[in-house]
Amino acid sequence: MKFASVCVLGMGYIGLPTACTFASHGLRVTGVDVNPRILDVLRNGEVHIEEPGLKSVVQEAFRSGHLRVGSAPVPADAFIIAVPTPINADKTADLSFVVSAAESIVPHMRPGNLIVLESTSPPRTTVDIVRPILQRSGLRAGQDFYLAYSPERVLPGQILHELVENARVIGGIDTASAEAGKELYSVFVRGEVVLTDATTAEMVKLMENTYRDVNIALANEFARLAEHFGVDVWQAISAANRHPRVKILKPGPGVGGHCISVDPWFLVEAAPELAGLVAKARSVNDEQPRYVVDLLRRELGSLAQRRIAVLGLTYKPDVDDVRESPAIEVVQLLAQEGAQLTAFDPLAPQVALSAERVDSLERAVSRAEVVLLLVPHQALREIDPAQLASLTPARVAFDCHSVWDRTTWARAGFRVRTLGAPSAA
Ligand code: SAJ
Repeated sequence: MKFASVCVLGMGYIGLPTACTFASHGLRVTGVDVNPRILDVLRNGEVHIEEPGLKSVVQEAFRSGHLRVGSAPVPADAFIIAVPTPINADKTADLSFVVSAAESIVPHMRPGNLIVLESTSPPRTTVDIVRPILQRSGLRAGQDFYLAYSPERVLPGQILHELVENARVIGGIDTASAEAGKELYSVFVRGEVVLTDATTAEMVKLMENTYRDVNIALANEFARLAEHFGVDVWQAISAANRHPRVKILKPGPGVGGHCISVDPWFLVEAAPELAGLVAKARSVNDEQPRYVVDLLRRELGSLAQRRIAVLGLTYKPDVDDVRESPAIEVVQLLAQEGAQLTAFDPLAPQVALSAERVDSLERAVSRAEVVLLLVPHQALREIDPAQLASLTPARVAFDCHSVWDRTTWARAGFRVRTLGAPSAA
C-alpha cells in the first residue's frame, strides 16, 4: 500500500469519522486537533459530536491501536485537512484554520507525500493558498508531493454510511495527484470515484450546496407570491411537481445549518459581479425569518406582550443541530418585538435564547395565545390538535411547514395560518 499512514487535521464532523474509517481499514492514523478538550474527550473513549454509531467506531479505532490523537501533526504518508471554514461577519470565508493546518504540516513533509484538502473552500484555495504554503517545505507540488482537493458531502445523521457509499470527487493539481487521492480513498470508498482537477472539485462542492440554496429561495419566493395572489403555495407546488421535469423544494422559515447557508457566499466572495443570482438567493433565504415575523404581525397586530409558544429550534427537522438555525433567529426577532416566548424543542441542546426554554409541549403552550411551529420534528408534526386544545388557551396556530392539517385543526377549534397560504385558509 502506497499510503500506510495518514495524519488527519481537524477532529470535527468530518475529520473524526474519516480518521476512524481509515483506521478501521488498517491504516495507521493520527488525528490532530488544536483543542485539548476534544483530545481529552476522545482519549476517554467519549465523543464530542452527536452522530449515530460514531462513539463505537472511535472506541474500536483506539482499541485496535490504529488510531492515536495529538495536538500536532506527525510524519505520515498522507495528510488530510478537515478543519472548519467559517464565515466572517462580512460574508467572506475565514481560511485561518486551513492556513494554520497547512503550515503545521510543512515541517513534517517528505517526498512522496499526498496532501488532501477536504474543507469547503472558495475556488482556487488549493492551488493559490495551500500549495504555496506547502512548498515552504522546499518540496515542489506535482514533482515531490501530490496535492488534491476532495470535498466532504456527507449528511449529518448518516455520516459513517455516506462516507463509504457516496460518490467521491477527487481533484488533483495534476493527474498524478488525483490518482494518488483515488488510491488513498479507495481503501474504504465504495461509491464511484470521480477524478478531476482541484479547482473543479472545489466548484463542485459549492455548486451542490448553492443549487439547493437557490432552489429553496425560489420556493420561498413562490410562497410570498402565492400569499400575494391568494393562492396556497403548497397545493401549487404539489401540482407543479407533477410535471416530469419540475421539482420545486419546500418553503419554510429560512435556511440554516453550517453548509447551505454559508457555502454560496464563497462563490459570491470570489466573483461578486458574476454571482448575482447566488447572492440574491442568499438574501431571500436570510430574509425569511423576518418574513415569518411580519406574517405574525399582519395576522395578530402588535406582537408586544403576546404570549407565543415556539415549537422547534434546530436548523432542520429531526436533528439536534442549532447552527445558523432560522428558528432561533425568529425567536430573537420576536423577542425584539416584545413578545413573551416559551420555547420547546425535543432535540435541540441548551442554547442561549431570548425566550424561556421549557422541557415539554404542555409547559410551552399552557399560557400561550398563539402556537408557532418553526421546525417540523416528527413529534411536533404528529401533535393531536384536539389534545392540544385541552392543554392551551391558544386558538391560533402558525404552521411554517404546512404539516398540520387545517381541517382537522379547525375542527379542534384552531385557526391555522400556514406560511405560503392565504389568510382565510
Ligand atoms: N430546507 C428548506 N426547504 C427544503 C429543504 C431544506 O427550507 O426543501 C432548509 C432546511 O430546513 C435547513 C436547510 O434548508 O434549514 C439545509 O438543510 P438540507 O437538508 O438541505 O441540507 P444540510 O445543510 O443538512 O446538508 C447539506 C447537503 N447538501 C445537499 O443536499 C446539496 C449535504 O449533502 C452536504 O454534505 C452538507 O450540506 C454539507 O456538509 O455541505
